[in-house]
Amino acid sequence: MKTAATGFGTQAIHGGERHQNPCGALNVPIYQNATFVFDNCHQGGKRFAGEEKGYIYSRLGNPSVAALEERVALLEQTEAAVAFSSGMGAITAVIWSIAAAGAHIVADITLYGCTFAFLEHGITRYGVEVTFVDLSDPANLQRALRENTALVYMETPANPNLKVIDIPAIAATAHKYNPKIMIVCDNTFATPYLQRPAPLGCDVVVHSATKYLNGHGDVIAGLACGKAEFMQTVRFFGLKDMTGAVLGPFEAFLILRGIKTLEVRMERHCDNAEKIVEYLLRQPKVERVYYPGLAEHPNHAAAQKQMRRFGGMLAFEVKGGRAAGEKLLDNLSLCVLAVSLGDAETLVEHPASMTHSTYTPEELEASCVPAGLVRLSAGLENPEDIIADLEQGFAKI
Ligand code: LCS
Repeated sequence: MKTAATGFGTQAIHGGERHQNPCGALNVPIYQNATFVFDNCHQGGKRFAGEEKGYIYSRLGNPSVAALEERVALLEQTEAAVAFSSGMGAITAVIWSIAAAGAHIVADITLYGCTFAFLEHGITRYGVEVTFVDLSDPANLQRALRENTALVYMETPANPNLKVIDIPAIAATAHKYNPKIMIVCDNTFATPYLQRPAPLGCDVVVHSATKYLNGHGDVIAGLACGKAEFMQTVRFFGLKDMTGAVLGPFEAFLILRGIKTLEVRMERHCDNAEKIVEYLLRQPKVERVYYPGLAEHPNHAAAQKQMRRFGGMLAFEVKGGRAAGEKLLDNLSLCVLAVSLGDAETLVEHPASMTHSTYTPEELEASCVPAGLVRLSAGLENPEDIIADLEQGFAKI
């Protein structure tokens, strides 16, 4: 079924071709195979030379994984996608594929901790320079661009403080300076249901599919989406040669299964986040709430322009700082104290000591991540139960 004209939920269930499925099974089968059989040497040679379609070896392609790639490309409205065994696999393969020694990268200052670590301490070991700026103001990008800038990297909404970056403004600023600059956007927090960075001007969209795309806390995976030609480079250089971070067919099956319910899950995540935010705004022990849907959020206007709704992630500071925040987290019972996000369970964590412990205290301050910030991933439970758990936790502070 070709589904370009249908709604998001329909595409998430039916999108792409059913050609991976010779027996007519409803779901794409799990092709649990490392290698694929050639009819003869001539055919094997042609496949390696790229002169004949067909599978060779699962590091280069696998039918179950290909079905996932096709579905996510459709949802992100890009020509192609490549799947990886983690979000970090996707991010590093994309960056290796763009930046070589002598190149310059401009990255936003607020990023998931391991993405920051790769850009700050990883790729910089190989002759690539990285400038971190606050991309919520495009004037900061304008000042940071250089003749050798190859890539602009951002997350929006950003992990963990939900900062929002105006995607069309950033893409326009960079592409006006040099149309060859690749704009890479991590769309993990929003998912393609809430936001599509490619039609807004980005060249590459990356995901930790570990989160909402899979949605059930049982897989680590990543995806990169973009133009078919560049995705070929990402597959045959970034993935095949540089990282080897190949997704397994069983994980691909689970993510395809999760994506079928992405729209209904995201609606419920958003409903629950909004109700939790309303509660936190009323809770006298809360100092500040971070949620892009709030009119007082500094980037609310940009969020309104580019997002369908404002997502299931939120953050807050408790009066009394880090000690009070930790006291709250230690006393929750329904809300689970764990990193990761986008699962059925409401997950809470302390970024400064957990997901963002790769930043120094000074770097966290520069990234507008307060030492006491608490991050919450609104789950799919009944909202009154989540709020009752928070209420009993606040009572213990
Ligand atoms: N991008 C974002 C925005 C993320 O939040 C994460 C992981 C990654 C990329 C990396 O993906 P992975 O390799 O883990 O699939 N974020 C995590 C977090 O906030 N808690 O635990 C992991």
